[in-house]
Amino acid sequence: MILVTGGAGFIGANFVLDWLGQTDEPVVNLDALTYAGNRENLASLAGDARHVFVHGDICDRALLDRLLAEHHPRAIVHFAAESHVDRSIHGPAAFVRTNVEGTFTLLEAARAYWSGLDGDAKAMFRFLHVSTDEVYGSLGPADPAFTETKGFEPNSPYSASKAASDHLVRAWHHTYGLPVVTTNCSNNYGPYQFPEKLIPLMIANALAGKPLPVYGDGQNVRDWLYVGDHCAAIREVLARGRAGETYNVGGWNEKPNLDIVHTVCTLLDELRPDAAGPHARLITYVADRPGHDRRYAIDARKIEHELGWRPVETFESGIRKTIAWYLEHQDWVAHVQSGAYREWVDRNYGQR
Ligand code: NAD
Ligand code: TDX
Repeated sequence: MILVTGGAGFIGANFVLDWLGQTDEPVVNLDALTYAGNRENLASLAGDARHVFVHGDICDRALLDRLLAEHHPRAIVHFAAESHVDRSIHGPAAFVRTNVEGTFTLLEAARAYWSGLDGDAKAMFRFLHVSTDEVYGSLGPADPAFTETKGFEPNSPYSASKAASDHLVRAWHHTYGLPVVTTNCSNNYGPYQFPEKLIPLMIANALAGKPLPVYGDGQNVRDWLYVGDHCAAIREVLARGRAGETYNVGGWNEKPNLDIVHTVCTLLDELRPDAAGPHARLITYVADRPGHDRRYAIDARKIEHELGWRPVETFESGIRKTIAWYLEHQDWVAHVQSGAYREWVDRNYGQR
């Protein structure tokens, strides 16, 4: 049994589906079902006794203690977070609460539980903290990619809150001996990603004939990794990662945002030739994100050499799969874009 937090969100849901496709080891999935959490993502697991869904908050210590005592997991895989940089600029409080206080609460519950284990169960226990490359800050065009020893220079409320959580996880290992591992991953894309993030927003807007908002000059660079490859990396780190270590996870796939948007448009031109003109006509330059990091790049040599993990998808294969998934799941997009999400977008951006 493993305990997953945030397993109704984008990466967490992909991980749970992937995990239960690979093994029969059950999963307890704790998720607060914020705007970003969606039980529809897990619909294919309905009636599957290997998946126990718990609607709850990682800040709820009593609930965490109860779940750990009841299910006795051998590991915790911690995805739950507020994850969107733009939202963190508009409302940082939720990021400090979930990402910092929530991770702290989970660490304390894990420490109490782990202290009560003995023998192999204690030695083999793992707290796997899923984090981001954004904690390392922004790179210039000629700077080397982030290694695990790069100092933290977070620039957004989101990345600052994730950096704080990474520091707490590190300290719980050094001070209390909790067997933690941290992964710092680059930008993910793939099925079930909420259409507030660049790639699914561009796909959803292009299909709806709406403007494709490119921030600033569109030349900010991100390193893109297909979500299935990230899930495989997490499985490897959980199985064989050394306690107390961090592992950078990335696709060696740096691209400026404008290239990404053009790729999405070109593929949609091919797959939806009936649209009114090329999709790139919808590209609209808008005001830049405040404090917008210019470039991220991950040096993934440690996980490759130590654990033998490598991404399977190229960007070309991964983006095709992703667009095909969104074309087949337009009901999912319409559903998640309604309700609380719609109200927030209208309030902060006007009609988009
Ligand atoms: P997401 O926003 O899609 O999902 C987050 C999930 O956490 C949701 O299901 C939400 O309901 C849940 N959640 C939020 N607050 C909670 C709380 N207080 N208690 C319990 N559950 C709560 O995020 P994602 O993109 O899937 O990211 C997952 C993790 O991976 C995050 O920790 C993020 O920082 C990290 N990460 C994401 C990326 C990326 O490109 N998306 C890259 C690197 C690292
Ligand atoms: O409408 C947009 N227009 C645009 O130009 C949006 C939503 C984004 N952008 C730009 C901003 C970024 O340079 O595209 C790039 C990617 O933006 P996001 O999808 O918001 O991702 P990013 O800010 O890079 O952060 C993501 O990767 C690291 C995730 O949201 C984080 O959770 C993860 O840690």
